[in-house]
Amino acid sequence: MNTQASEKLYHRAGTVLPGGVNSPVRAFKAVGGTPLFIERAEGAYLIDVDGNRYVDYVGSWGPMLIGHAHPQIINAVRTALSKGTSYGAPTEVEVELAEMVIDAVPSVEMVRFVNSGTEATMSALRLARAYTKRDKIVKFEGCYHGHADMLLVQAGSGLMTLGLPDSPGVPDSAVADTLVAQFNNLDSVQNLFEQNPAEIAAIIVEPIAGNMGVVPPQAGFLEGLRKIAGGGGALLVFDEVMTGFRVAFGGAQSLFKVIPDLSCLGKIIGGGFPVGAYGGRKEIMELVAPSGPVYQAGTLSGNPIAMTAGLETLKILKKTGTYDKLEHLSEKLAHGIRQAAESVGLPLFQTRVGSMSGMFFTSKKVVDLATAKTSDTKKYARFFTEMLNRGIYFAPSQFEAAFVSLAHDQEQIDQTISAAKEIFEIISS
Ligand code: KE4
Repeated sequence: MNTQASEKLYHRAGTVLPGGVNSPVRAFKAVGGTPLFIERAEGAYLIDVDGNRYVDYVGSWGPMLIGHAHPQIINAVRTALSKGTSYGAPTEVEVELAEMVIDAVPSVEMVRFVNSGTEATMSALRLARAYTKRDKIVKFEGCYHGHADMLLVQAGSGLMTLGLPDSPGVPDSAVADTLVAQFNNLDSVQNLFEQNPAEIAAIIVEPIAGNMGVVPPQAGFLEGLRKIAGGGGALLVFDEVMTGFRVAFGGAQSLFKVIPDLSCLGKIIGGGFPVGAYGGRKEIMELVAPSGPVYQAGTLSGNPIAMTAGLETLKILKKTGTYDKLEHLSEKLAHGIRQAAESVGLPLFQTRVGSMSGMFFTSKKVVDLATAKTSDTKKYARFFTEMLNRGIYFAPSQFEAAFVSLAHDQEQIDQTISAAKEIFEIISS
């Protein structure tokens, strides 16, 4: 692969952007090599500045569930752009998108749009603390909820990728009320509630962890959290920034039939534009300013262009058969990769919920951070690089997710499976 233009741009970017990127996981630090600078994207493909085409399984880290440059989105955004880009005032389109989110997501009766998943989780926890009049929060090691100070404790995603358990610059005072439990371990949560009676405002969890690689909830885990939170006077907050509209139109909560008190959304609901959201029962949400005293604001919240892209995306996803198609393609991919690993005796633990999947080069069963970390990250780096050389772009980190989109088809799945067969031969030897 000729990547000279990317290399040149990476060098130039490094003089003006920290690490040459605007988000750490993009820097290929865990897999080596030069981050690819993207010129454009269409359907299931990325095209880099050297003209190389890649089947894209990153999908901008989740948002591009319907594929890149979908004509329906482009046309709707083009029309919206002709009317201006931001007003800092209410618009009909943000009401339409809110109505669609409320109709789709079981826990949401009222919603507030923000500009990122980080803002969504940060605001949801402020609201939970106000509603319960308590300060402590419970999160899970390996889960990532954006980079708000109180949540940068044993977090996943880029922090795991870069081996940074926490971050300098976060004062002890900011995390003094953050308690950490183990994913899929209800006792670890119950113990925290017993050690901190009547002090915990919320449990925040990715209902399907996607930032330590993909780790689904074991049977009873989410139901157990629902029970512990309810019994302990705390709110249950589902961070569905990644899973919302990804694993089902109503998110993980509709798939697993466990209804949280608050839900955080992002990624897909912006159709590729900066959007986040938090929502829940009206009696909680009406505490948010200006209807209530809990302050949260944003210059570009509900931006009409972003709302337009999100609304058109959800209209496409709402169509019958969407999630069946995603399931069919994703199962084919997972099956092919599993067969490829088995044919060479390569230890590989696969995880998948719908069109988000993970693979761990370990013989262990991955159920939490500790078992996720038994994965051979050097093997993953080799897998990533060999795939890239074959025109297939997986996440440049073991501790992320692979995403299939509606734009992927059998041809790309077959291409990926045959590449996996070749690569597994190489890395298993
Ligand atoms: P943003 O602030 O990046 O929009 O959302 C933060 C966030 C919150 N909750 C979950 C479950 C998330 O996965 C994320 C962000 N995900 C990462 C990748 N897994 C975004 C990629 C990046 O950091 O560049």
